[in-house]
Order: sequence, then C-alpha cells, then structure tokens
Amino acid sequence: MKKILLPLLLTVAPALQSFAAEAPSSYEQLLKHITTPPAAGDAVYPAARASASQAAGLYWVTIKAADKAERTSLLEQGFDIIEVDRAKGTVSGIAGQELMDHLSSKSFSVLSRRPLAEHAAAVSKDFPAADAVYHNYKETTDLLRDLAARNSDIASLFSIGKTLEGRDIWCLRVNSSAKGEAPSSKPGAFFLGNIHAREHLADEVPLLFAAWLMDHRNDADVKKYISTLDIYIVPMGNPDGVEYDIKNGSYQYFRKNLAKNSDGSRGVDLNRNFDSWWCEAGASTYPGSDTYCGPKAFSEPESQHIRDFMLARRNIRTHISYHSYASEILYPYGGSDSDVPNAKDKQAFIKHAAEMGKLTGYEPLKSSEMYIATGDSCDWAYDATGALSFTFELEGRGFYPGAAIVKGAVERNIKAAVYLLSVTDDPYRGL
Ligand code: 0X9
Ligand code: ZN
Repeated sequence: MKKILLPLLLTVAPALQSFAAEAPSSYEQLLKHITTPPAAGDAVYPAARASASQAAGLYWVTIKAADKAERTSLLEQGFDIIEVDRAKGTVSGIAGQELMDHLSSKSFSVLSRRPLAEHAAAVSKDFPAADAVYHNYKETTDLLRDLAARNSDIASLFSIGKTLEGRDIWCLRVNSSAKGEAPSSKPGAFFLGNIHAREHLADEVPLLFAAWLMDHRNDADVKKYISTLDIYIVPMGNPDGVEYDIKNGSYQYFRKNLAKNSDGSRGVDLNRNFDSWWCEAGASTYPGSDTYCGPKAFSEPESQHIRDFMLARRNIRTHISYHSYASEILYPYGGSDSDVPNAKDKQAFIKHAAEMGKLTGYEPLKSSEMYIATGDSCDWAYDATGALSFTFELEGRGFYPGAAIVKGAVERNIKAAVYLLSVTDDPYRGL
C-alpha cells in the first residue's frame, strides 16, 4: 500500500506579518523595504524557536536513492523529497518513525537522521522581524490592487476563481488594450506562483516582477511587451495553503491545498492533481501524504481554475510555474522519461531553459531527471495548450530561507521573466 506522511505541525519560525505602517508598492520601495532592517518601534516577531512538542518525533532524514527511479518510488511510498543530491545519490526530507520503519521495510536505507527542530535551527536564517518582507495573502492582494489602480491604463485585476475556503485567486493582467477577462489575440505569457503553500519565495518572485513591470513600463523593451503581449501574473495559486502555513505565528511546513480528505486529513498536492498521467508515478494515493494526488484528476478548485484559465486563453504561448527550492529550470516532461514528441518544441524548451539558466544561474534540466512525478501542472499545460511551460525551482536552502534571499532571487528572476517575454511573440524564432 502506498502511504504515509504525518501531517506536520511544526513551529520553527515566526509568522509572516507586515511591520510597515504603509505598505510599499513601487518596486523600488519594495526593494528598499526588503533590505532595510525594521526600525525601533516596528512590530517584531517572537524569536524563531522550534516547538519541541510539535517537532517531537519528526526527523530530517537522508535516504539513499541512487537514481530517479528510486526517487520516484520513494515519492510513491509517501516520502516527500525535499532535497535531491544527484551526485551523492541521496535525497532528504522529513519523516517520523512510522514512515522510516515503512521505508526500511521496503528496503530503503536511511543514511542519517537528526531531530527536525535541530535541522531547522541550523538551516533557517535567524530572524525575528526579517520575514515581514514576505507577503501574506492580504498583502499580496493589496499590492496587486494597488498596482492595478495606479496603472489602470495597462493593468487590471481579476479573480480566476475561488479556493475551497473562498479566497479569490488573483490575476494581474498587463495589456495596453484588453482589460479584465476580455479576450486578446496578442501572444500571451502566464506567470504562476506558490501552488505549493510553504514555498513563499514563489509568491515574491512573480509579485515583485509585477511591481517591476509597472515601475519600468516606460522602458523601451517593457513598453513594447506591454503593447504587443498579453501578460498574466497569478503570484499566489494556493492562498488557503499559504495562510494555513503561516497561521498562529508559526510555520507549518504545509505543502498542499486545504481539501478535506475522506480520512480526515487535509490537502491534495496541487502539483499531482493535473490530468497528466494522473497518479501513475511519483504520487501517493494516501490522503495524508504530502504527494497525495487527490481522488481524481482536477478534483481541486485551485487546479480547476488554473485549467479553465489556460483553456480559455489559447493565446498563451509561454508559462512559468514558480516553486522552491533547487535552483533549477525544469521543462517537460516530468511525468515521463519520454521527450515531448514535437521536435521543435523540444528544441525550444532546451534553448529557452538554457538561456534562462544563464540569466539566473539555475541549472536547466528535463523535469523527469529530478524524479518522475505525474499530475504535474506544467506537463498538463504544455500538452493541453501547447504553451511552453517551465517549472522554476527557485534558490535557497529550506522553505523559510529568510528575507535576505528575496532581493537576489527577484532580480535574477526578473531577467529570466523578461527573457521569456522577449520570445513570447515567437518562441521558435531562430531555431
Ligand atoms: O515535486 C514537485 O512538485 C516539484 N518540486 S517541489 O519541491 N517544489 O515540490 C517538482 C516538480 C517537477 N516535476 C516533475 N519532476 N514531475
Ligand atoms: Zn513546489
């Protein structure tokens, strides 16, 4: 039987809140905010501290997994791979005793383990207030509203649909002629962030890219993209999961959405819920697992809305879904060893991943080289719509890498996003 990852309820770091009286909204102000330490009198977090009771019994484990077949098999046994070391042939992630026993019974070797609280304390940056630069759902919403309001001639905001808990999934559209949901025949680019809840950097990158685009709207190249392209930015694709991850002032290491599963557990892995070899490999049928694929493909409102959004906009030619963390640029397929059947698309994927790799310093890689995982949003997006779809695994060590990482990650990724815009009118040019 496929199985088991205990729901993680772990306090390792303080909550994300804003300490600023007025929220900054231009890109330059946002950068300044990111790099300026909080002043005396600003609200600060309680000190980062792992809660012994909640972390009790959980370990950071390193397991031997010589190749991607073994990595895929581990995912199927319910082990959520958080780090891959391909050179050493190992993977690392979080497990309790029950899961470790289960993996041993399946002949996996646990090479090392240390209490999760100890590991978290070693890799997390030491903050209190530092993480206030990250945007929670309300702050993300407010910033997007403000960007749209201040640039109403070229930007508009609409909801692509509601989550299970009723939150709107916001989309900022940048287009000099069409507004809101009105169709456009201009070539489209779609930037999606944070479908995995705990990957908060994956909200910051597309969100601050949106702010940067608005600040730079009169630069010659940006101006051209705004008038010739149809640009969509959905920074937070899983707001219920994000809010759950940061509730009560402590991080929860929560990855999924907030689906109410039949066994009482919460959450479906949205990046296993798309209709692309759904739940065939690298996914778990056990609802408590972090890689649970859901009761059927597209069972979840969030994946349904992303599907419907893309299917209704067949002008979208390029797409990035932001995740963290591995410093990699992944291209299809991730659910199969096979290459995409269209030779031109394959060339385009390799070329653009390599170019964006140079701009970010991330490693370009066919997604299945990491491990095979089915139900992947970018595999589905490419197969269903033809949009050249890339998964960005942003940089960092840990899901909560602190504020200092944000500026560099945003700056690097703006370069890659602008590159993608530069090829969106004809991604096959020069091939
Ligand atoms: O496992 C995932 O969904 C992604 N990694 S993450 O750490 N952000 O969870 C990787 C998706 C890459 N796709 C495939 N290998 N199919
Ligand atoms: Zn992810």
